[in-house]
Amino acid sequence: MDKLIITVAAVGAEVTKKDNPNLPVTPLEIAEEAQRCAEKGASIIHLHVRDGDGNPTQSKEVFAETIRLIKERTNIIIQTSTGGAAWMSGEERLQPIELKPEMATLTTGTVNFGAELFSNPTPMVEQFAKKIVENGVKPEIEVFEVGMINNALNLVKKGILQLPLHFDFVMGVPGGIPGEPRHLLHLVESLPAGCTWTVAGIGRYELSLGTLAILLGGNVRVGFEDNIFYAKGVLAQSNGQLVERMARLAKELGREVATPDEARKILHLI
Ligand code: KMH
Ligand code: ZN
Repeated sequence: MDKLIITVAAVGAEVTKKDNPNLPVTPLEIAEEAQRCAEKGASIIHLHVRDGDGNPTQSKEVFAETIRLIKERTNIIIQTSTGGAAWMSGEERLQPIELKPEMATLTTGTVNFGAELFSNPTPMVEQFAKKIVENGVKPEIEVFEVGMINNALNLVKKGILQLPLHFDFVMGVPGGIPGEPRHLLHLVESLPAGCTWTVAGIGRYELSLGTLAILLGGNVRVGFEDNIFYAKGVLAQSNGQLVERMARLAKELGREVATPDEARKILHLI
């Protein structure tokens, strides 16, 4: 079994400091959090950024400044979001790709997202995929429903993307695939051989699905974008605390944790 890749989704677009005062929002706070998480075992940061008021933005400039500060501190793999916030336009969402990050997300379908609609019509997904590939960026396919795997494989058939792909199963979003273990097993069984995967369990599913992924040979995403609690009713003190717990669980279960360079090899980034 490969070593475990832990991704930290440290910021997101929906959570606020009111929800958890420990949420990093400025470029410096995010960079310091990235360093803390890397020290605890994270090898990828899934990156969203915020404007001066703490609201989600896909501004290329804010991404550039945040990435600069992260790279000064750690060699963690930077995976920029192209999802942004549900209300953003496609053009807005695509901006960070021009910075040629090592990785970026690509959601391959539309899903209800709580009370909002996270809109990704097929022509837009194709446009995003082409832009990601043109800039030499490794996509992570964000799967909120099982049909999104097939949509990604259609992009392979069209010659836009290439196998092996790396997937992230986002499970437990109200409106998307539920967070029960049987759904994760079905998603994993639906992948072509050689593909890699991560699971991002939302809320209370973060811990249960993450543990299952460690056992199944998958990878894990934790962080405030998905879950702001350490335990029921107890806010997490930092993203690092959530990373540390997942690394500790992996160790207990006999799975080693990958460094960023080991993750680069597993994901064929180098
Ligand atoms: N904020 C969600 C609407 C991604 O980063 O690629 C979309 C999202 C997915 O977070
Ligand atoms: Zn995201």
